[in-house]
Amino acid sequence: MATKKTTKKATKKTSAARAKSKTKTNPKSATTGDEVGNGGELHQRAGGDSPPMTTAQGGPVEDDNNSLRAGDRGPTLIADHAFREKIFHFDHERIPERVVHARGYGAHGVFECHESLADITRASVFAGAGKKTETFVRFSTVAGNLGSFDLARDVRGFATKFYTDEGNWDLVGNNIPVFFIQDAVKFPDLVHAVKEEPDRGFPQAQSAHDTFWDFVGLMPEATHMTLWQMSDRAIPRSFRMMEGFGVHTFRFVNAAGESQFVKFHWKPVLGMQSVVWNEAVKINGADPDFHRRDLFDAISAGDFPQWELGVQVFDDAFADAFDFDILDATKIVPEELVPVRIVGTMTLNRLVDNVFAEIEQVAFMTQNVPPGIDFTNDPLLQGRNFSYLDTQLKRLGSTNFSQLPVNAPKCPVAHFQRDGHMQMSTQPGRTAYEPNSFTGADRGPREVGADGHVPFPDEVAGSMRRIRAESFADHYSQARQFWISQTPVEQDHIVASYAFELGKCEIPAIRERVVANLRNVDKELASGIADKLGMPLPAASKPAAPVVEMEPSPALSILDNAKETFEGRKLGLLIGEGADAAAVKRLTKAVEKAGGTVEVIAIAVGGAILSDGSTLAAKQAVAGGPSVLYDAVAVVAGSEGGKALADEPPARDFVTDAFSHFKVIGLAGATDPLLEAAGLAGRLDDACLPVGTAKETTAYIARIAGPRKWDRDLSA
Ligand code: HDD
Repeated sequence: MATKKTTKKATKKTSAARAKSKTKTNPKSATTGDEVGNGGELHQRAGGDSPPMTTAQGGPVEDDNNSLRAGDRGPTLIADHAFREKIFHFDHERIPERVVHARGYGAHGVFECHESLADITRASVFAGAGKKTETFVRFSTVAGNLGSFDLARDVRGFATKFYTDEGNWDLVGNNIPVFFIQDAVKFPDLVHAVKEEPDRGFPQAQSAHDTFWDFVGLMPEATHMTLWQMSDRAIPRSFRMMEGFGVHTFRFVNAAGESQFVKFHWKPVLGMQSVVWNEAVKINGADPDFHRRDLFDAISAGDFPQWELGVQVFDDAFADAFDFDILDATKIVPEELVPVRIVGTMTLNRLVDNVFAEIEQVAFMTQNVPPGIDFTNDPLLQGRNFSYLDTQLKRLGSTNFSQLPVNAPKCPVAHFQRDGHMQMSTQPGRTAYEPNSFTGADRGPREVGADGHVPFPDEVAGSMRRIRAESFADHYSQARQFWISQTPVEQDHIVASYAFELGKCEIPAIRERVVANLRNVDKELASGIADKLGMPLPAASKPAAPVVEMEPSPALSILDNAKETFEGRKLGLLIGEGADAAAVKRLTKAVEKAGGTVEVIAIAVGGAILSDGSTLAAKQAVAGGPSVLYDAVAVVAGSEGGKALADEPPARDFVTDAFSHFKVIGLAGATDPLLEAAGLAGRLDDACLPVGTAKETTAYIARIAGPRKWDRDLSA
């Protein structure tokens, strides 16, 4: 009895609510063409530019806001096929994310060849000057999941699909020219070590934990790559400002069947730039999509990023004489030994229309090479050639993934592969086998012999064994070369990041093993890390091969190769009430003339009233626009009123962070109260410049094109 009563009461209450809402929100009562939906929002009925909504079967949809029910408050009916179809599709929206490189962003582009390479390769992409080939590029981080943040310390994927007229060429590279392991059989172990630890599900998107460094310490071949990974290469400022590498040694083969070895390099036209670690950590909170937004914004604004494609070409004689095995992906061929010859330029000039359809469904496969490009016996590459096809079936669910628009070659495709899930092509003809004696359309395609991809007839000999060649044994010489090629600032960053990462390892023996290995690279490096970890310097581990002293390779430093430019970079301009309108205008124009962009920041996003009475709207309120999002900053306060900025904690962080991240800071108006409140009074240096006058602005623009103020004194 009691239950009945309660139910009745509740029913009564809901009835009242329903009666009230009926007049307010029942879409059926509106007859104006605009319908008011459940949330009280306006929903447009078809009309104007809107096409009529249909089901996936093309049936017109009567009502997309209310499922079909029996009675006003009755159960939803299974007869509502439109509802069922909608939910069915939604339930299946996700596909497995990539096991590595899950988080990525991409764009379409075009590659233009500078000169014919016909003497060394018959690949049609390199047929002659001006030859254009469409491309699609996907950049990625490796370890993090799809929803992780962009500024993880990590290797960046740099995968390029060239839609050549002899089939797709996928150059599936990274922004680091070496790899952690020499043999693909260790790839699952490497990935399991770096991903979240399986018993706890963290840490996400980072290598700073026990299992990764445990693996690295036990696999000294990873040492060289970790030096790159601990360098600023692993925290790039932008995808547009990082190099790319094919990593492996490939082959070029010309029309006469002659072959030479080749390594591929992408060189960013904007030059290389990285952020500092503390900045990276804060960017991840302020804008986890920092890199994808950067690419989106640049291409949207018509600032199309470009990379030059370079090749290092060498023959058997060089390979035989080289100190290292060219089949070992943990080694580079120093640019000073084999110069990088620039052979073309890629421009990314078109954003995707749909992130899932293109960036998520793009399927790169190292085994996609056109005639003129071939593989070597690099055991990592050989394993990759097996892995990538397999993974696409798992991810995309059908053997017909190559028919998806982003994957489909742009040259004619003809074969006898048939059917399968999601077959999109209505393949004509009576035969689906070869040989056949039919003629015309029924006959189908035929092999093309020497016009096809003819594998280079490499001699293969030897007994079948599971063995690592002796020539792969030197794990430290090139790691040392990388270390001695860095500027002191870069070396400091490397020491600090090893110490940070190893400091996150809970097991002391893991730290010790890694530092013991690093002693074989450089004693200063190892002792710097040990000091920062507060541990005694362990004895060096025993290297498998003697460490060879090499010349430094200047090409390996970011800072030594930085371009003097502000092109493609962003200034954060913090304005206060009454800011000098002329100074703001002049600065903005000058930055834009230098090829950069300006983002205005104020206490509130509504902006500030400038000295001439005009209101300048801000793109960011300072709480949402910290200085970590910008390459350089300027503060233009009013002639009075600097106090308002000083009272704002995010405005204080804006300048202290810019200062401690070694950024160039422009100052105009009454900035003293802010600097004082931020603890910077009396600490300004020659990279804190006035921007009040035209002359000052010119000097400031010249300075922001240069390096950060790396020798800034950060002691209080
Ligand atoms: Fe890999 C994805 C780059 C070694 C197996 N890899 C993947 C992507 C890049 C690389 C850029 C993302 C492609 C995209 O954006 O869709 N991988 C490399 C480089 C390597 C390397 C430069 C060493 C030189 N990879 C490697 C090995 C194996 C794999 C040794 C397995 C034996 N890689 C895969 C994969 C992925 C992949 C599991 C995940 C998603 C995918 O392929 O499409 O198959």
